[in-house]
Amino acid sequence: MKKSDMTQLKAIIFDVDGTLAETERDGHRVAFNLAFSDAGLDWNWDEELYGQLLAVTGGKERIRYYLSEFNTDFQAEGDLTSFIASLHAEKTKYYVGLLESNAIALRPGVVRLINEIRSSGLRLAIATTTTPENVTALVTNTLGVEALDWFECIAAGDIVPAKKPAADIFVYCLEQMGLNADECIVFEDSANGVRSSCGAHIPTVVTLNNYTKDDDFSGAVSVLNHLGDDALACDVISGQNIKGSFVTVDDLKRFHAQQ
Ligand code: XBP
Ligand code: MG
Repeated sequence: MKKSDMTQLKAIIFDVDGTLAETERDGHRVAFNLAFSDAGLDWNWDEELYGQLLAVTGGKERIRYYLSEFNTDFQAEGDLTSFIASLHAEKTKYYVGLLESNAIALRPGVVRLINEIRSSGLRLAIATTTTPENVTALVTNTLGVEALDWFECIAAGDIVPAKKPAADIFVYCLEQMGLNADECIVFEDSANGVRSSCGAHIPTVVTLNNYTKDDDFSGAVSVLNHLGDDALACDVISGQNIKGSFVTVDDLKRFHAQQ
């Protein structure tokens, strides 16, 4: 019996940073630097260094990684964990402010596919390492405040102790939705994301970006440059092909049936 005869595709789970929008270089990175300068630190995360720092997901974890690998002489006054936590809280304020004043656009095809998913009756969710306020700010400033209700579960940030590449955030999301891994498809953009979603055994489609184009996407069902739109065809880089020039719900159902 084919998988499609046994298990139906029921939900699509989106990663946020790098997948829904290119938030890293012009959003998170800028917000980190503003928070550093505000705190009187002379740290500057340029685009290249930030690419290296993306090896570690989660902002607090990324600051700790920076200090342990790239700025080993720095001595925090007092407890390092609280120092990082308050620096990161400032970074979150800056990030939300940046999105409110100058919203970062969603990637090509994201709005179209989300609308198609909603009309098809499939369920929607988000699983991300970023802080919940950041998801709210991105969704509200791009899709509108009502769009927060389109996502049945927004699994984000410290809700699980172990961030991606650990599978925990996707396992949590499945539990919240009462779904099995083989009833879903995930969209991710990075190797850490794919390790996480594949670790939870959920078939995963990748839309890569500049920071992740050389990542190892082993285990992904299909790797594309973006989702594509009517006026902007996407390219399949490896894995399963799509029928037309952009990713549709029918493609996702076909990917799912072939797992
Ligand atoms: C995204 C991240 C996030 C952001 C920062 O990873 O690593 O940590 O860079 O967000 P993914 P916070 O897309 O794989 O979920 O500073 O709020 O942690
Ligand atoms: Mg991502």
